Amino acid sequence: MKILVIHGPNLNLLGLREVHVYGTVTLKEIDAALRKEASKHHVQLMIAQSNHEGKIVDLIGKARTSRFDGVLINPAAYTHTSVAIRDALAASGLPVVEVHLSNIYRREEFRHHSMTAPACAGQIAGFGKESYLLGLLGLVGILKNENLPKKRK
Ligand code: CA2
Repeated sequence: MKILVIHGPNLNLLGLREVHVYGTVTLKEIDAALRKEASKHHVQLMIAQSNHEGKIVDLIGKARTSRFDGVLINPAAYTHTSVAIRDALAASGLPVVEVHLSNIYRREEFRHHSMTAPACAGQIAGFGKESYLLGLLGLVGILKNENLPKKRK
C-alpha cells in the first residue's frame, strides 16, 4: 500500500517560527513519526512539501498513475482558497484525508471554511502532530476496508 503525503505552504517553517500557534514540532519530526507509524501498517509513504499551488496540483494529478492508493494532505493556507487543489483531489478518485495541526474552527473566521474538505473522506484538526498520525490511521482504515467506502459517491 502506497500513500502520498503532502504538506502545503510554509509548513517547512514549523518549529522555527510561530511556535505559540503551531508548537515546537518540526516537519522533520512529523515525517519521522509518520514513517514509523506507516511501517507498522506495512504502508509505503512518499512525502512532499511545497509552497506552490501548481506543484501540489501536479503531485495530486500524478498520484493515481504513480500507483498511490491514497493521499494524506495538509493543504495549509490553500485549504481556504484553492479550487484547483480541491478539483485535483476530486479528480484523483483516490481516498483523501485532510489534516490540520490547529483547530481551524477555533481560529479566525476565514479559516473556518475548507475549500478542499468536500473532496476528502474526512478531516482531522486540532491535535498538532497527532492530527497527521490520526489521519494516517483513518486513511489506512479506509484502504483496508475497515471504515468508509473507498470511492466518493
Ligand atoms: O493548522 C494547520 O495545520 C493549518 O493548515 C496551518 C496553515 C494555516 O494557514 C491553516 O489555516 C491551518 C499554516 C501553515 C504554516 O505554518 C507555519 C508554521 C510556522 C511558521 C509560519 C507558518
